[in-house]
Amino acid sequence: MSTIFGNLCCMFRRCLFSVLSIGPIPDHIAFIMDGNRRYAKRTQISTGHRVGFSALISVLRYCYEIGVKYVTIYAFSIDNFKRKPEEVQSTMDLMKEKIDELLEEHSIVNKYGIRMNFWGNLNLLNDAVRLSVEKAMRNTSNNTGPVLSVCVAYTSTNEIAHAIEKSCCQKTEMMKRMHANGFENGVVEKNTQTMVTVVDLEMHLFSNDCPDPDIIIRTSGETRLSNFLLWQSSFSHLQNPTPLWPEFSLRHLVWAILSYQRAYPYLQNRSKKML
Ligand SMILES: *[C@@H]1O[C@H](CO)[C@@H](O)[C@H](O)[C@H]1NC(C)=O
Ligand SMILES: *[C@@H]1O[C@H](CO)[C@@H](O)[C@H](O)[C@H]1NC(C)=O
Ligand SMILES: CC(=O)N[C@H]1CO[C@H](CO)[C@@H](O)[C@@H]1O
Repeated sequence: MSTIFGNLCCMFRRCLFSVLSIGPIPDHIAFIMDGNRRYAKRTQISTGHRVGFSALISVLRYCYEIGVKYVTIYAFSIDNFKRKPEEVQSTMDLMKEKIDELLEEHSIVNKYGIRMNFWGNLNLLNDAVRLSVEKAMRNTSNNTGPVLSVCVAYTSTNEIAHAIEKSCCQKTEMMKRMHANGFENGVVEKNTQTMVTVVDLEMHLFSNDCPDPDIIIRTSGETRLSNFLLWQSSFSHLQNPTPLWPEFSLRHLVWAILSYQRAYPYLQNRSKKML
């Protein structure tokens, strides 16, 4: 009985997605998974993050079925380290458990051949989580399916500062080389850009091999970006559906994509004008 129902749901989803795909399908959707703690309080369960993780797996499946190639999630902000130590610890433990689960044979990662990235200051993670994170990136680095980028110990301002630092180091190295080779002989390479440019910075952002998000969805009705992808979101279609993250479901995702499709001609015009 349950498999019949499951098959019906699956068929229904396929029909729905084929209707959606008449319009433009976003390449990249980013999620701020807000509301896990409020959900836990409201439903009196001990951990909202665990339910939040199942919601994430469903959302990932829908996204990949629709044909979205990049999904980015805000899992843990640098500011979240200021929460109670027990809470930080239990979130970290859960994160490690779930990352390890994602690497198992039957997981969604293997099913879709997902390549996993982790964006953030990974040095802030404890050793156990960092090792899992590194293993996940290494183990999925040859996968050619969709890309899942998980922001942990992340803030956008930290990402930008990190990119500036990298760019400056690179320029300094370049200047040193120029002094060593060229200057004495009066030879300076033509077109050498010694100042840090936007292109340099973008090359050193964590998102360097990823298009900017077409849609950013923040659940629980909040309207702030909270230091998430500030550089990458200039032309993103922002959505703030009211359900808490564990309640975010297929229809909310479909609604967000329809809304993006309605705004698409305008978004296209805007981003073209700015280039
Ligand atoms: C990925 O490919 C490289 C080069 O072909 C190889 O050395 C490495 O072992 C592969 N990694 C995994 C996890 O399969
Ligand atoms: C897009 O730009 C063109 C030319 O600038 C304009 O005619 C058209 O109305 C614009 N479309 C939208 C949806 O803004
Ligand atoms: C620990 C782990 O997930 N190892 C996997 C890494 O990837 C190879 C194949 O790419 C699997 O065989 C391992 O099980």
